[in-house]
Amino acid sequence: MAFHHCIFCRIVARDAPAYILAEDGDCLAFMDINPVAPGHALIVAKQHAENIFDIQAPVLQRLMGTVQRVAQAVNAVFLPDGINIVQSNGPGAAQSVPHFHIHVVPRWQNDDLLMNWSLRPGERSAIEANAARLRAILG
Ligand code: DGP
Repeated sequence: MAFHHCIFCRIVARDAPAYILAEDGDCLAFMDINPVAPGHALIVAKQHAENIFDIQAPVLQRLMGTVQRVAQAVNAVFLPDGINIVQSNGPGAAQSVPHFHIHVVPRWQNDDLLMNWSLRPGERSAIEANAARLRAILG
């Protein structure tokens, strides 16, 4: 089931633009439009599920393979000091888009990133260029 009011359903349906990195039957990976660091990417389930409680376990398991692949590409391209895999559920956890997604967040020593980071639009041309570098690895 897809929901037209859901921004990630619209990106999956190509009704809204995104810098897409990878796709398979279960999920779509694309750049976060409010990156906390260069290379910040999202992996979303294609089928609408709101959160960790809603998503079907087999879909979640398959999705993690793409999370690993994207994390490897982010690691190879941006050479961060570390990577956080973040997945938020509910307003108390600062989930802002109620469609299941997993963040791949490159980290640098002393970047002082807090768990509840604020959403700030990134520079589109920089996000697009970073997506191209990741796609070159992801194929
Ligand atoms: P969360 O706060 O954990 O629900 O993460 C949602 C992320 O989705 C947030 O980092 C910003 C990002 N985001 C919101 N709207 C869009 C959009 O239209 N396109 C893209 N690429 N990312 C979006």
